[in-house]
Amino acid sequence: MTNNKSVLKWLDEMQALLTPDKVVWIDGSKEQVEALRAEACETGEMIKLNQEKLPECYLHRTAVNDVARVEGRTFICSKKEEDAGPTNNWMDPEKAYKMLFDIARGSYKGRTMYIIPYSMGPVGSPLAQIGLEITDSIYVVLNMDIMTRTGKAVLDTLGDSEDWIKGLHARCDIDEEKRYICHFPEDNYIISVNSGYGGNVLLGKKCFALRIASYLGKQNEWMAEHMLILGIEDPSGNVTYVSAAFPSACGKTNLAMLIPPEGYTSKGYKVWTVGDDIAWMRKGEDGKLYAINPENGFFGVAPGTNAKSNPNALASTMQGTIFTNVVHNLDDNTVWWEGLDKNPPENAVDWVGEPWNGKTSDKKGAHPNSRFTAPAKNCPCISSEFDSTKGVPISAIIFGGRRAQTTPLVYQSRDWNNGVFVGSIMASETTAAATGAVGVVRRDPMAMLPFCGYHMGDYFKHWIDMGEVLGENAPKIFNVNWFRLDDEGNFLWPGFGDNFRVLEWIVKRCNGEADANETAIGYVPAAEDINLEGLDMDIDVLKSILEVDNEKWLKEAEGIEEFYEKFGDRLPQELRDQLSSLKERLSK
Ligand code: OXD
Ligand code: MN
Repeated sequence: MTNNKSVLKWLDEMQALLTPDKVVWIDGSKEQVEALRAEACETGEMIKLNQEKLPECYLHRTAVNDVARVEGRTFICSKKEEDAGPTNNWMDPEKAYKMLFDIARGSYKGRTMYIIPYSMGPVGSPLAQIGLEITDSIYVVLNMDIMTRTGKAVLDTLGDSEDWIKGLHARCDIDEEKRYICHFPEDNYIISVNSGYGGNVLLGKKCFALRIASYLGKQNEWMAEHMLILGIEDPSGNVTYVSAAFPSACGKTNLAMLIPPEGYTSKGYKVWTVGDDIAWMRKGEDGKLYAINPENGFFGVAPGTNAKSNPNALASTMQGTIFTNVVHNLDDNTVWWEGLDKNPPENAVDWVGEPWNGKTSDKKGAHPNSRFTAPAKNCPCISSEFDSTKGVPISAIIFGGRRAQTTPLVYQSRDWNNGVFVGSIMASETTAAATGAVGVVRRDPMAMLPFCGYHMGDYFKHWIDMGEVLGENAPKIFNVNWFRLDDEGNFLWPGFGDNFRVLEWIVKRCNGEADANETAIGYVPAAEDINLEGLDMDIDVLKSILEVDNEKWLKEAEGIEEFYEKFGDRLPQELRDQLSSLKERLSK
């Protein structure tokens, strides 16, 4: 498939280490995918679903001890411990290589070594990057085939270049005690052993596209971010692109595929999805910030996805999709999960593989982190720019979290550096505040806490530096909070499609078409500037969730100060200054 010396040398080493019975190159052809699906069904690794209702769809169950990303066993193996920073686990690279190679040695015996050449981003895009993953799992191959661009074309684009990322995945015995997800940013190397779960083993995603790529971006004036990308089309056909970062499970996929309220769609407003999880962004020739989605599919959380919460995501799963750890409905050989509809199957198998009756069982049928891996091209609102090698120009960056109180529905930062501050203090509450009590606040700067491949203080500095690089073309930065609660614990904002009303204000701010009130934390819309037409909402409620309570923010500032202490002298002075001027404004 290739004459690339650096590739062939590594593969020789890997073959000698892993001792597979067979070696198979993934060429990206439909025939090969078909053959692998058939093989996986024969061995029981996958189940072929009802091909009339769900063409080319399959079900897979992971081991019960292997159902989610394992942050505690995820390591950044930089030469110096301080370069991994206080928010990452660190291991000495020499020790890590030895330990991992010892674990993986001989583990492909009796198995096949699959070699997956893949591109993160449209093949040949100047913003794309190439990786090779080797794995002994057909499930991984078939997921990578959906989530990335794979095959021969990728190797042709790579040519003789040594600029690619090594990824070794070995299932071994799925032993939790020996499970490690290790990143060697200085060597462009990822090694994952003893897991078969998506986020740990689809090495193009969190491992490469965020942890390794964030490190690469830092060296080369670009950004790898945990962000969705969407386009907002107005009735005249103008499309404004925004990217948005929310912590896991705060609705990124829902926002990326949002359907605007009827009052907007009837006028011709539309939302187009470019990505739902990751954005790579670089300054373009015209000076603006351009973004691509490096992925080619959606690895979405199934529970809660339904015809109302996200019809576009649901539609995306109707063909060529792999479902993981959901309920298997035996009556019609389809799938089900909690929150899909109110009609759970009675004759079914749950995610652990046991008989399950949705009407009588008191256990959940699907794992809360059960997933669909769906091709992006299935999405009814996929952007026409999805495959663009140039990317889309970003006008606004939106941060957000799940906060019962304190943070208003939306505000705009005062400028770029203040926006970096806003991103750095992002937080979500960990406990559901059902009684109205405020939950425990977990800070998750830029939603990158588990995904930044180097010291987070340096990462903040990189954001500050990108402001310099972009100058007056830098996107405007906003923060949103869809999750304000009243004293009884009810949501005060309807969320979902109605979030478009907030996006409209954001776009207008970017175009200089909307006013705002200056507050201590930034610019907040007047209630009258958010369009409530067609929504049964009291304007006083809207006013209450737009309010900035300086007392509460002073308390918040204490929490930020404490959080910032972690970063020691690697916290950029610019952010320290931001915090002191915020405190000053709040006390005025
Ligand atoms: C994801 C995550 O899987 O952020 O996208 O956890
Ligand atoms: Mn994510």
